[in-house]
Amino acid sequence: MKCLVRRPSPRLADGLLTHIDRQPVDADLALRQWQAYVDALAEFGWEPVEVPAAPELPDGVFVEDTMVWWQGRAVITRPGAPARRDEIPAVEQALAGLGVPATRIEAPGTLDGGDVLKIGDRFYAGVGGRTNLAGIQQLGELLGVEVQPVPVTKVLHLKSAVTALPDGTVIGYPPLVDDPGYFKDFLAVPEEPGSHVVVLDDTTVLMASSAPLTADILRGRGLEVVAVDISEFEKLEGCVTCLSVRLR
Ligand code: CIR
Repeated sequence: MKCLVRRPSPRLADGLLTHIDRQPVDADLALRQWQAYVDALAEFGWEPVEVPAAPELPDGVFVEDTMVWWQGRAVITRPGAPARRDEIPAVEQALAGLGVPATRIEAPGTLDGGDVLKIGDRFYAGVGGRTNLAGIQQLGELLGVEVQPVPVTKVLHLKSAVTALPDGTVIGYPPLVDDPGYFKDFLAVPEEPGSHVVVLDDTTVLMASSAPLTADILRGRGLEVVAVDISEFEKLEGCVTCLSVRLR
């Protein structure tokens, strides 16, 4: 199976920030961390497809925000931050190159892929930050699915607050989750980056190495945890989910 990724820009340090203060970013270290992340995906059978690099787009590496994948097709997003909309054309071309049918979110809708959480065939979308209700409605219509809006005010995206384990349990760090009551099975974790997992297969998740306590909790639930250091992306409010889109 394939996954979309996009090489980090040497200008990563200029990326957008909403909830945290700017810190110095080491662009060379970021590139090495990105390569290790991509290698980890590849090791578990996710063949990386690179969207052509865009050195002039500091947030381009956060490719998750540009599309939503569902059952062999894609919805191209209209990012809530206008500064990120130039990331879209190359993603659209990459999908066309793969033969993936794609439709688009149109104005006045806005939607960031980081706000869309799929659990089985249930869709949740964060609203209150980059994504608006018009974008959520369009997503539902384009995919023929029901999408549950979920308030997100404390972090950038819904998937900065919560993600789902392979068994569908939703994990999150309570101080940053607006309302865990939206989710049937919610597991509180003790670290903010512990809220973010990429499901590599039915028994394995990829996480940031900045959440060792959560990694132990997940191992205790019988999961294998692959940990990668993504410190330079965390400084730009990125997490493991936002660096790829798995075309599953
Ligand atoms: C932004 O503010 O758009 C970027 N600096 C970070 C985007 C992270 N994306 C994600 O969590 N899905």
